[in-house]
Amino acid sequence: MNKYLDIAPEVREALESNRPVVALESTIISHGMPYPKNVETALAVEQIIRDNGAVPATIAILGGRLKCGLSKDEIEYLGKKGAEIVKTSRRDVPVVLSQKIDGATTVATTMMIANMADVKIFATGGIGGVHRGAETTMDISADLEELANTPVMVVCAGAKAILDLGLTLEYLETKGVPVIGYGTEELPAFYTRKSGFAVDYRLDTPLAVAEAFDAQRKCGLHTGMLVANPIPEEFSMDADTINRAIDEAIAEAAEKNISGKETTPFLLAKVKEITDGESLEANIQLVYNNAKVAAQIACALCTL
Ligand code: PSU
Ligand code: MN
Repeated sequence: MNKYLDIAPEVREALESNRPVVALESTIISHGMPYPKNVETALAVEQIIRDNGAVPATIAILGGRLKCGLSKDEIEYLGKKGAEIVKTSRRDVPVVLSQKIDGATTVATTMMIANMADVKIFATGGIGGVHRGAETTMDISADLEELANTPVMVVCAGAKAILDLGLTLEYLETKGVPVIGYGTEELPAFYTRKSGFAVDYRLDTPLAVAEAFDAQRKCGLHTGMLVANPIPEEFSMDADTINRAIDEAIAEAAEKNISGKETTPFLLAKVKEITDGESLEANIQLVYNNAKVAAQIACALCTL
């Protein structure tokens, strides 16, 4: 057992009795949405996971402890502090621990901590990936390396077009990470159901996805798996509107010389601002949908 890791009692009991658990990240709370919507959403997501038969485990670093499973008060605390909390990807972990401070975990760090606790399924909104222009900036999210190396399933709504989706898929292919379309042949682009890029495989039921993941683990492959679940039709956005907002946000980031870990939060906030809150509502709804599907997959996995 990792000496820095605290597993919440409810999560530990579920794991010990082979009951389904779904991990959730905290950067989406601190950096992805404004207060108090972020807290309301995080709590509603936990409830959706419970309603679908699994136990939620929101993951963060608090006072230098790796936390797998947060209380309502801890979620409220993270949401209120917002972007004051250190956005913690894998490379940030050592100093956040040694300084005994708080860290909001990205997809990469959430996968890492979930794996330490033996939580196998993780639901979020969108993953980081290869940024547009990465051929000169080399800006490639650590989320992709984590998917390459950590055997956790990430259920997301694809990736935002702030990234180069084609290069992101190429990277995942090189690293041996299966990209599964849940009920779709096309990679969803977060706010929209379509991107123009094909996923590797389409699977249509929670059991089929759980079986693929089970096969991956039992044959000793140590890679993660990406499950791309399209935003429900009724909440999806107009492609032209969102793509225009993304192009504008990327141009402004370049003008302001935004780089490194600031890039993704800057682009997300800009897109939100340009679309005047419409993107926030879509974002919330797709996370709810991913939480539901992840809980169903986690339940199916426990039967195998
Ligand atoms: N993409 C989104 N919403 C998010 C993020 C990405 O659509 O909230 C967050 C996630 O926590 C993800 C992180 O792991 O940004 C990636 O940041 P970076 O590109 O700096 O690795
Ligand atoms: Mn980056």
